[in-house]
This record gives sequence, C-alpha cells and structure tokens, in this order.
Amino acid sequence: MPVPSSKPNLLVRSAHPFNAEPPPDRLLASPVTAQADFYVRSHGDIPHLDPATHRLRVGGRVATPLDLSMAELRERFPARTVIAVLQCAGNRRADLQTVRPTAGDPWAAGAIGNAEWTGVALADVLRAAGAEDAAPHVAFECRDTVDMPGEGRFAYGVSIGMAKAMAPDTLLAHTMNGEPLAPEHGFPLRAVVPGYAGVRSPKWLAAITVQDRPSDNHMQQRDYKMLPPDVTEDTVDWQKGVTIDDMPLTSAICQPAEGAVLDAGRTRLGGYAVATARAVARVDVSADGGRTWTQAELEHDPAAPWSWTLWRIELDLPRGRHELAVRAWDSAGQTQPALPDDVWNFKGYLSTAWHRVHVSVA
Ligand SMILES: Nc1nc2c(c(=O)[nH]1)N[C@H]1C(S)=C(S)[C@@H](COP(=O)(O)O)O[C@H]1N2
Ligand SMILES: [Mo]
Repeated sequence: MPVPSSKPNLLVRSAHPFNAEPPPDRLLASPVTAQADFYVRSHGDIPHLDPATHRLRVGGRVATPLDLSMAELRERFPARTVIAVLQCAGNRRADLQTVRPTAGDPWAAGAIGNAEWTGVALADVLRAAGAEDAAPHVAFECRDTVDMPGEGRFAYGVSIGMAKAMAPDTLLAHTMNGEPLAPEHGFPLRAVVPGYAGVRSPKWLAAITVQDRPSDNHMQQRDYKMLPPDVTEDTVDWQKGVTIDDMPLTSAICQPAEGAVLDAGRTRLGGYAVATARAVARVDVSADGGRTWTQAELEHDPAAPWSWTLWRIELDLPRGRHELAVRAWDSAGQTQPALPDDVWNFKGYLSTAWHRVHVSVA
C-alpha cells in the first residue's frame, strides 16, 4: 500500500495496515504536532467516510437513544477544545525488542503527538441521551474493519469507564489543530480520551453504547493489556491482564537522533516528557549512560494539563562516543525504570525505561 499522500513525512513501520511515525526531531518543531507529522496507528484499512451521511448512534442504558448527523452533533452541543497528547501503548517498543522479540510494530519514540482537539464533550452527549449514572461502561464501535488471524473480521471497538466518559475533557472530536481530521486520524469523528492509551480513542466513530460490562470486542478483551514478563503468547490468560487505560510516566530524546555524528562543543538536546494526569516535575539528562545527570529546562503550558512537557538542554560533549539518556520525574515523585529488561512483556507495551540515544562526537 502506498504511503497516504497526506503523510509523506512519516517513517512507515507497517504498510498494511498503515502504521507510521515522524522522525523524532519533527516532534520538537512546535508544542502542538502538525497533522502531517502526527503518527498513524491503524488496525485495518483507512475508511473514507462521507461527512454528509455519517451518523453517530447513542444507545444501550439510556433514556433517549440518539441518532445524530455530524451537523446535528455540532448544532446541539457546545464546542469544546482540549490540547492533549495521544500516545500508542506500543510507543518505543523497539527498545523492548532489544531485550527479546515481542509482537507488534517496532515503534521508535514517535508513536506520540500533542494536538489541539475540538469537538463536543462526550459527557454532554451522554447527558442528552439520559445515560444512567449507575451504568459503569461506555463502549464505542467504529467504521473500520480489522482482519486478524484467528479472530476473523470485525469492526474496531473499545470501551472506557463511565467516570472517564463523563470527565469534561473527554471529547468527540471532528477538528485537529483547527483543521478537519485527516482520514488517517478518524475523519469525520473520533473520541479523544486524554491521558489514556491511544487505543481508547476510537477513530471513525459510529456508535456509543452505555452498558454493564466492558466492550466484548477483541481490542478490549484480548489486546492492549499489560502482562508480566513470564507470560507468553501460548500461556496468556487475557482475563488476568491489566487493561491499559492511563499511560505511565515516560520521556524521550528527540534530538539528536540515534547514531548522529556531532561536532565537538555545545550540543542541543531536546525531547518530550508525559505524566498524563500528574505533572512532569523534573527531567534529567545524562551524557554517560546514566552515571551522572544534569537537569533540563521544561516548557509546559499551565492552561493545558493534558499537553506534554517539552524539555531542552545544552551539553558540552567531548570527542568520542556517548550514550545519552533521559529520565523524567512526576509530581508524585515517581521516576522511570533504568532498563527495558525490567518492563519487557510479550506484546511490547509501556516501554518506559530511560530512553537512550548513541552519538559520536568528531
Ligand atoms: N477505529 C479505530 N480507532 C483507533 C485505532 C484503529 O485501528 N481503529 N487505533 C487506535 C490506536 S492503537 C491508536 S495508538 C490511536 C492512533 O491514533 P492516530 O492514528 O490518529 O495517531 O488510534 C486508536 N483508535
Ligand atoms: Mo496504539
């Protein structure tokens, strides 16, 4: 499959389904990631939907089921804008794969982006439908078809808990950075669930069901769960996995790039850190693989709590080869594990060990 024309900047990790991430330095180009630079994670073909006929249905444990056109959705509910990170649970999986192979695409540090999302609050739509407060789960069904060996063909679906669904910043978004969503990002409508793994922000959204149990879709039940390192594809009991909702603290070096050859003298380093519902309190950078550290400068918009924190620092690097490393600290005093060995899992999720980049100075 050719690279979709709106995404020529991206490095393709899988052509079919289309999965691609930006070169890391593109993430530093602006605090909000342009759609052209925004990673794409899809599980099936990208559907091309007609906004004039697309409908959103809301049903299940509601007093008044809804069936809304895109125009009705915009007219009936107040617009709401939230700046939020979207990050794949598989971001930086390539680091885990240096320990042992895993399932999934070998993402580097670019399966993440920060966007300004505009749409309506999911809570407003659920209230208009008279969703029962006591109903614990909100399930989503989408218009793309996933074809999975052993699972057959099915429509993508996931669910989130009612409390997160009713949180004011959980959106049904039609606009990204002031532009309509690109087809790859879910045009004409997707959910955006700030702080949660990207998998819970369904694209090409067609139906919402208020229900007693989580979605019984494959994506919710037998995928995107965290498991200990001794569990394998052959021994996995998915019921015992931890559903990946909130993303853990992470950070990455976006500049310089892995393998860069630099001139001696002052070198600019930069990257991102994300603490989701907490704040990034501190970021440290090492030029000697983690033996000594220097604190980086942070850039965070206090009006945008779901936005990432960008960090920058200048270091004097002597001639020779260096292992650069970064670690963040959050407002609960937590920091990241040193080695990917400590967090390896067979699906390759939540790769949050110190991010390391190797450079040589000529
Ligand atoms: N309908 C649908 N929604 C989806 C997916 C998908 O394949 N189909 N992939 C999910 C995953 S795993 C991620 S990480 C994000 C990626 O969003 P993006 O492609 O807009 O960056 O979308 C999520 N929503
Ligand atoms: Mo993902």
